[in-house]
Amino acid sequence: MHNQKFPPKADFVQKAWINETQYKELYAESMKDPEHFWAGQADRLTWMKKWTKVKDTSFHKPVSIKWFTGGKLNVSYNCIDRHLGHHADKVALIFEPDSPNHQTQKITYRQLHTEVCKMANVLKKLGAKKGDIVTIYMPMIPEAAYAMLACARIGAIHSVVFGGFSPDSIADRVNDGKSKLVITADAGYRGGKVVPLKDNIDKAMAKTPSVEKVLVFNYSQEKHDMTANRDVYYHEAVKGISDQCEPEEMDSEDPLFILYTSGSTGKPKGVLHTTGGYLLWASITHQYVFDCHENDIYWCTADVGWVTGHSYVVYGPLANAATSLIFEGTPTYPDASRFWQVVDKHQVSLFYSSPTAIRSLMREGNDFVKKSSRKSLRVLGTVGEPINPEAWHWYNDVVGEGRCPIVDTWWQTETGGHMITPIPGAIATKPGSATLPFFGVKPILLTNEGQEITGAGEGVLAIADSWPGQMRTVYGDHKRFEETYFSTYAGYYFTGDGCRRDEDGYYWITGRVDDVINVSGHRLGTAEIESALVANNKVAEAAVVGYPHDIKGQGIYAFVTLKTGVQSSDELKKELIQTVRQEIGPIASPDLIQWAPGLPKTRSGKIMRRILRKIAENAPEQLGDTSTLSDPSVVQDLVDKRLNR
Ligand code: 6R9
Repeated sequence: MHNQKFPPKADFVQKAWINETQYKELYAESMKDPEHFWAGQADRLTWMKKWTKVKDTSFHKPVSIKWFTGGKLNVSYNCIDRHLGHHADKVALIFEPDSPNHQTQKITYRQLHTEVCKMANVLKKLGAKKGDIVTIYMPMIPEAAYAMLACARIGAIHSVVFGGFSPDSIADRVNDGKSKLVITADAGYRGGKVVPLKDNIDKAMAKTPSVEKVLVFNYSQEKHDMTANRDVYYHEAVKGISDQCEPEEMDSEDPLFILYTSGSTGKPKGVLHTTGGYLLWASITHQYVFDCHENDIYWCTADVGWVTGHSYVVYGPLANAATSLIFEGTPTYPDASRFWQVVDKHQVSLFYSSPTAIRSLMREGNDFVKKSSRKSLRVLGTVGEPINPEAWHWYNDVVGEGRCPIVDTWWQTETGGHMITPIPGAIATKPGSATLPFFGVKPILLTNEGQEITGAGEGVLAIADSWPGQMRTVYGDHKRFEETYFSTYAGYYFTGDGCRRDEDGYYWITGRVDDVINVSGHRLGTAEIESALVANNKVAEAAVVGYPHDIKGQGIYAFVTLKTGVQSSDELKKELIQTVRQEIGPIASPDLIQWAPGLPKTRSGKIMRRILRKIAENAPEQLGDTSTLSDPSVVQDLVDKRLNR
């Protein structure tokens, strides 16, 4: 069963963009002569001015990544205007609100053009200019996509902050980019609950001196405050505004957006993506990996606050003139059949979600699925974490009834789009494997010492050469970019993931090898959660590790040492969880908190997470060598009182 192969079905292959032979030929071409290959592919975009050089990249210090040098284009033009000839009346966005009783919307490309132009003009009126950073903190509503595209239209750099993040997290991100303008809504809804976006913004703004204006959408009619001279309602600002706005001519390497993501150390870093290469990557992967055709209805369930929402709700599908569904809600509201109800309602054919969502639905049983038809479905995708074979088979057998190829797409915020993934008409799948690299991607497995592993084997995953969708820098800190990604293994892009390659050359991602944990497909740095915990003045020290969790993939296990004289209690645990929610957001709440009178440390004072991980995994028999600890006796106490058993 483990190495079971699912080859593409003949009828699928017949209509697919790419079959096996084509995949092999194109992949070989992309390896042999990347410049030539990408010059050919770049024609899928509309350029205002052609580039002079296709690829100008170095993974050696000083690391520099440039694609399509000298080329000029506008992302919003490519996602909207150029479709107005043949697709003006095609639906660009379908909006499905949190509550099935609220109004669905369908927005054509013509309407999208009008809305984005108007919003772009509002942004200009509020003083936003090319190169400014605009923070977007929005519910999953069409206006979130309009805001991103409006920024792209005028050349402003958007920084979307996930609506689940706390005021402190918003403030950190706003301050890092010294953003002057924030776009938000009064509130949003998720799973029947109100998300008080404007209240969170108000709290954040107490710590963000750079912000001059907050643009507010009246979406929910929930109660909220407005601050005079700072807050502006969109419906008022838009009065009398023109519905025409010329797209700004942008250089291929001008920044398109910043998106913050967690790493193994420090605060989240601002991953910076630029214009030409990123859009090309989002577009080509979206077309081929989902095998998206003219009449497909495509739905990616990710929030625009994550990179998946950027590349595969907004930019990829719209660049391809596809119909993209925006969903505000959750998989289980009003009940666990919601996804499949929405699939039937809008005749969704391409569906893209996460292993954690699939596992949470699998738990609820098959009846919720079976009461829907799902006949419209053609391709099923997953992203965010490894999918366990059990969930893969359920997705395949129950949701797709064995008809739909499953694309398990491995990629990262940093990579801009899919990197290792099946192409559904071309590559036979194996449950749990992301299969083979996309065009232009050269994966390399390395030993910890940096030796290349050839053939079958297991090691850390690196990428040997640049691809157009790659991040260009960490915003404001190029050194950190070089240190994080190009220093562990000189000359390679280091992914932070472990990986196995089997006899067929298939890749199996085994999870992070650094101090990043992946909770429900969301990346969190253990260091971030630790610093949130010690922000509580009763805490002396904290160490956070991940442990296997049935639904979330990984859960958060915190070992907390209290200050002398502080009494441990269940109330204090609740208080600490509250502290973390405040500092980061609910997604970072520890699942388990164990009081730790001492933490296992090396003689140089480094916390030995390897040991804590084994305790959290309930595998104390695998602790290994503890003799190098400065005080080996602390371990026994932690083992005795471990919580996950
Ligand atoms: C797109 C996205 C990236 C990390 C990545 C890896 C994990 C993502 C995966 C996967 C196994 C897959 N990951 N997709 N692991 N199989 N198909 O998720 O970006 O939030 O930056 O996370 O997620 O560990 O390094 P991001």
